[in-house]
Amino acid sequence: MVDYITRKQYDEWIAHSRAAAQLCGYPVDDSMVDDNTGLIFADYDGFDKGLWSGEAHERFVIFQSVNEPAVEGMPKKAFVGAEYGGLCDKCMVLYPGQFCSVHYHVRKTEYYIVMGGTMVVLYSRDRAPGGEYEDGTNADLIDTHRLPAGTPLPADTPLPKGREKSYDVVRDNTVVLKPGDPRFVLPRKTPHAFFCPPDANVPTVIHEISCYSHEPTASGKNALLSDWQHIHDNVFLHPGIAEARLENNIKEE
Ligand code: RUU
Ligand code: CO
Repeated sequence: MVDYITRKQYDEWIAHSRAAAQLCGYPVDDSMVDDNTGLIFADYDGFDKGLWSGEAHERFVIFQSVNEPAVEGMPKKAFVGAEYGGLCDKCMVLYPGQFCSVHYHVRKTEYYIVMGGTMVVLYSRDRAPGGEYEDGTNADLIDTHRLPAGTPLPADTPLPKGREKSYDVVRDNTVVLKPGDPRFVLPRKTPHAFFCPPDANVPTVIHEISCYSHEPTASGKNALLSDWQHIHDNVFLHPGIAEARLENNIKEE
């Protein structure tokens, strides 16, 4: 099992993804590119097959242009709920067969504008079980509506090897999104995943707009936000993935 990507493979992947994002009109600048721009969620033997093998595996690219807590000018007493708000704007790029792993966010609601290619979204209509993230107690959630039913994922769709089980909660509901389609809003606590179809001939380029992204790599700007430093809002359904987000093993040659 290969647990690294070579520097050449990584840099090529990011350069191709950046070209696709920019051609679709998303403004990527150098400050949005580093060794965490590509997200690799699993050991994978096929990096040497390039970006067009169509093989199902979990990796994709995020170019993030805005991650704004949006607390400036807010009454101090509102800060307690502000971690559920904020603004984030990013572009995600997936080549054929590439998946975003099944996950949910306790705080973040997100929606997608497909800028290029086809995005297959898998989602659950039920909120993730369990209560508040920090203490495990059950909270009383605002619960006004369910997501509409989607189409079941065809049984023969190849899923990332060794990760098939984690897709069970989202495989009953899928929606296929293309440029110009209505926005698909995924409320917080909704398990979701997405992929670029294995037979696609263009990558999937997605503009994602959401609440603030509490990721382990995001740093607080001032004392107020240091209260958020410990928050990691991406909960992955396959055990052990969250840590992998922080550690791309890039082998220098
Ligand atoms: C997409 O669903 C996403 O939430 C990105 O914004 C990353 O945070 C991980 O998955
Ligand atoms: Co998400």
